[in-house]
Amino acid sequence: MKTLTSLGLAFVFTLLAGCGKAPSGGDAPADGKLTIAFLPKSKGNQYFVTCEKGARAAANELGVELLFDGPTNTDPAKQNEIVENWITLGVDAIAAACENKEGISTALKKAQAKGIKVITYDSDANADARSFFVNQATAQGIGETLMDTAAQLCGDEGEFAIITATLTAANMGEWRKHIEARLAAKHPKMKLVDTKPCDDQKDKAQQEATNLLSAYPNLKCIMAICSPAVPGAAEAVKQAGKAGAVKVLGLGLPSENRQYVKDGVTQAVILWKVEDLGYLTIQATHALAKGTLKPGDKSLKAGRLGDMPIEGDAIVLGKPFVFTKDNIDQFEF
Ligand code: RAM
Repeated sequence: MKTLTSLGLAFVFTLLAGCGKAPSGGDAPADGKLTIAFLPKSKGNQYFVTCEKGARAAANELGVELLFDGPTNTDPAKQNEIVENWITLGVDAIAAACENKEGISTALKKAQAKGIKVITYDSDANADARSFFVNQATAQGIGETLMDTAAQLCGDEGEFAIITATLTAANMGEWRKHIEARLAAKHPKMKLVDTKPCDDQKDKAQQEATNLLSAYPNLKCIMAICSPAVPGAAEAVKQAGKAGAVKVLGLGLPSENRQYVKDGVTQAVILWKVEDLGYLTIQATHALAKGTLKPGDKSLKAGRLGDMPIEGDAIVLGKPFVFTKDNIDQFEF
């Protein structure tokens, strides 16, 4: 069994022996158990804690050893360092949510060159740095749902601003592209006045939202497209005494937004089943490492999720879901 402890010991032994040769990725462990390393954008983000829960469930079902590590807060350099450590350790496969698309691709390609299977989830790397991308929903679906919901909340006219995570994350960039395309095509009387990054941190999002409220007195809506930013923006609107007057919507966890939704500060929270994203990612990574998932495949048997369709090199979880006052109590995560 290639447990974390035995992997660690093997690594220490290798160093002590001074031979400097790391175990190569893809080597069959003694008992055939695969080790999959699961990288979040940041460990301090409840979104990725929820992903991990689903990942663990899949790992337990499949008898896989799961390593979970990541930066405490968003930190692309730290993500690279962790991937390098996993390469040295000789894990069988890596599943990564990428903070900096370009930055991490070199490290992931190095992993691939060592025989380690690589999948991305949530936020993609360059296509040649991974075999598949497990996508929560299509970027178009997410972008259009956000834009249409914002327009609906604003009576289809007026100023709005976006708070995003970072400017380097591929998922945020793709979503913004589709938000802006939908704005131009369907909502000509809505005006995007500003876009601010918050590094996936609630406090920073709150500060940015406070700044936006004073810079744009006619602001009708704040669209927060990373999960910590939704409660951050809501808190700013609440403290400014503008609840209801400035609408808040975004991609957030029901658990982090329930009270704001009930109090009428936040009007719409959009998301997918985050636990299922982690679950699907490990199912896919396991299948890739075992050779049962190959480029060109059209579907994947994903345990309790059943057969999941594959579009090109993307395995898509489903459609985004809108939580409102009326249904938010049905969701725990
Ligand atoms: C944050 C992260 C993640 C994104 C969600 C909606 O937690 O930036 O990548 O998918 O928000």
